[in-house]
Amino acid sequence: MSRITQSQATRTRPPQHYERHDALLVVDMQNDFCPGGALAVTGGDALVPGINAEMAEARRAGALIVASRDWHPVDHVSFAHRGGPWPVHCVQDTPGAAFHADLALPDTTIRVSKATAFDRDAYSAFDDTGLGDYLRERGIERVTICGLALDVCVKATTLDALREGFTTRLLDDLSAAVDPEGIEACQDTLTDAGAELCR
Ligand code: VGL
Ligand code: ZN
Repeated sequence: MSRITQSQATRTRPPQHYERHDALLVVDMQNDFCPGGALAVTGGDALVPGINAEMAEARRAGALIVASRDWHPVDHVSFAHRGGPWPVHCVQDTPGAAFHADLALPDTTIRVSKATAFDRDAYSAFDDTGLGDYLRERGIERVTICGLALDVCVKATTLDALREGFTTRLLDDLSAAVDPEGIEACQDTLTDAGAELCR
């Protein structure tokens, strides 16, 4: 008799519970961060079905859905040829910067573009976007975060959500890291800062 172990099984947990004062914040689910992309994160595309289920549940509950995207000008300061740490990625209006084709963003999704200045990088969806004030204006009290990459933009976004005063949940099973070896340290940093890990 064969048994399916946890590691072989696809994720089967039910979505989290949402209500009207919640926002689900889906971070940078873009082609360049998925396998085949310029800055591919292993397992990035595999998150899509679970994130779609989470968005469907959030929508049913009347929660706000927000999708951020890394949205760089050509010759952005973070690119290697400008002395930055990353290969060219998520250049505005290119296929690599588009959301993953299977990501089922509802029509009502609030889209947030970040890191749009030539001379400055920004990892957090709250960094210079006005998102914190916008969420407060909409009556949002709690933010639930997932997406790419866990150890870069998801981490920065989660820390900022806490700083902005939101109750903050992290769906770490619906996030994937650039450096899988750093996942545990990253989880510790985020829980120490006050985030609740949901899985
Ligand atoms: C990201 C590296 C460079 C991210 C963005 O979205 O996690 N990572 N720019
Ligand atoms: Zn970037």
